[in-house]
Amino acid sequence: MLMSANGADLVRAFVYVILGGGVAAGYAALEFTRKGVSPGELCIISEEPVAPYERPALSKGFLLPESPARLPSFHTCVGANEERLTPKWYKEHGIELVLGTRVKSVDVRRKKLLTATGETISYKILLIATGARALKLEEFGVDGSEAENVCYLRDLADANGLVNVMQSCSSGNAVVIGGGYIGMECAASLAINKINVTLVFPEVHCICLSKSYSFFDEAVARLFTPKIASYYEEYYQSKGVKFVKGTVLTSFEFDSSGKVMAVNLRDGSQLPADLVVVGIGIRPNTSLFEGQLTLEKGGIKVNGKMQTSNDSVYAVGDVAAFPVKLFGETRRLEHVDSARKSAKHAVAAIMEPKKSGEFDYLPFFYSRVFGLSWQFYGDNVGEAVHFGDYSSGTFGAYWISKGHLVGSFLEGGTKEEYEAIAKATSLKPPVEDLAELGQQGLNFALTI
Ligand code: FAD
Ligand code: NAD
Ligand code: ISD
Repeated sequence: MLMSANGADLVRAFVYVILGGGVAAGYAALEFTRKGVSPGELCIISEEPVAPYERPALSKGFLLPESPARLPSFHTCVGANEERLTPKWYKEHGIELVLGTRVKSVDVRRKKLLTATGETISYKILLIATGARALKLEEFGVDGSEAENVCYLRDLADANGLVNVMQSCSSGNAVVIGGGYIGMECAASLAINKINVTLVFPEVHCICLSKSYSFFDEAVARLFTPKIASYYEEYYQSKGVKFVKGTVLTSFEFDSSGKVMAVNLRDGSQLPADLVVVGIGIRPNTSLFEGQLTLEKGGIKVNGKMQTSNDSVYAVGDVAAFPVKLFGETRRLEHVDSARKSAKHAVAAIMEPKKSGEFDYLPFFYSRVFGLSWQFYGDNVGEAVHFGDYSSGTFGAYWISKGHLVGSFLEGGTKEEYEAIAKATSLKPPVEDLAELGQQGLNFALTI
């Protein structure tokens, strides 16, 4: 709805505005309709040109050589077995989708946003769902991100770019920089595309982030123990992926057209490259709110209702630092389940403030690579107790801290087994004998 404020200024006014059009935005929109939002009350503003989609698909189904996933098949909220919210769905529900539009400033005191197209949009309640951006090599002193065969992977445009480069270098050499989630999932997808992959990262094993390479002061401890990591690294090697560990990229070699031809590493070696994929972590998109809202742990601090230091502003997903009840501390989680559930919780708190309690969230992460699939619940602190037969394809680990089970990892489980480790972790049962826990393995969770 348009209203003329002072003759010159045209302001579009909404009751609810979601800033950002990613995973959290899609799940929030569904919840708004379930809680009875009226047509014309809700607007989503997104820099991306498409309606919210399931971002995890970009490093998995989207990169497959046969029948790759393409929109509209993975719009939210299919990832949680909910209905698929296509652009038509938003139209039918009277939700305004302002796409391909970057918000360039927000005035939380005046409750107004200014878009890069010069439009002012006002709100009564703002839901921040701006997610995060990929860290660039330049932030670590390496130039070359602009070369056409150097790829990052955060959004659909990046994924289309990666597919194009991948298709132009079939049977060629790819160097994947970073041994985190993007590095591991992209390395698998590239290998499935019959590309020769070398994965380069500074740590001793994959999915393990050391403090010295963390963008933030505080190290973000990643999940894998050396034993878990060696299972996946050996599996990758059996698929032809090579690992170069304990070193980082220092520079690129370019051809006369500006394409990268090789990657120089700090250990003095050089790797030929037709394609480079970079996954060296993210930075939450908080800059619009610096000096206006309280920040913590690199994100926007919220309370158990996902409400920021300003009563009219809520934050969800990768950008939000929220109290995790189970651990008694504030965390920022960079995983899709947290984006989905924090969004749902914030909308319930906005629409039914009296009925809604504090967000009570059990952290959940997962990944799928090649034919493998794992899930993790809780926290990876304390002592890790491995269980199962690591050669059988079904194995896992529990984490015990201060005498209680606080985290559970399982590869190759059934639906019932994953449900059991989730339930066991949420109960935080006491554990006295670690050796016995290791012997009991999955039975511990199944019989609790
Ligand atoms: P996002 O989904 O990133 O959405 C943020 C949105 O805000 C974007 O649309 C962005 O364009 C928009 N935006 C930002 N700033 C502005 C602005 N100023 N103006 C307008 N719009 C703006 N997690 C898992 O648990 N499992 C997985 O398997 C998994 N796979 C992943 C694979 C990939 C390739 C990636 C990139 C992430 C993956 N994740 C996975 C993480 C998961 O996708 C994120 O945790 C989740 O997307 C966070 O949701 P969000 O809504 O907070 O942010
Ligand atoms: P990450 O934090 O998982 O891993 C970053 C990795 O970059 C580190 O492990 C390290 O190996 C490497 N690194 C850091 N600094 C470096 C440097 N200077 N030079 C070389 N390597 C360096 O981040 P990511 O893999 O980029 O993933 C991005 C985001 O996407 C994260 O939020 C992640 O949680 C999310 N994601 C999640 C999943 C999943 O949960 N299955 C899948 C894909 C992406
Ligand atoms: O990998 C994933 C994932 O977790 C999703 O939510 O892909 C998406 C959808 O399942 C794709 O349809």
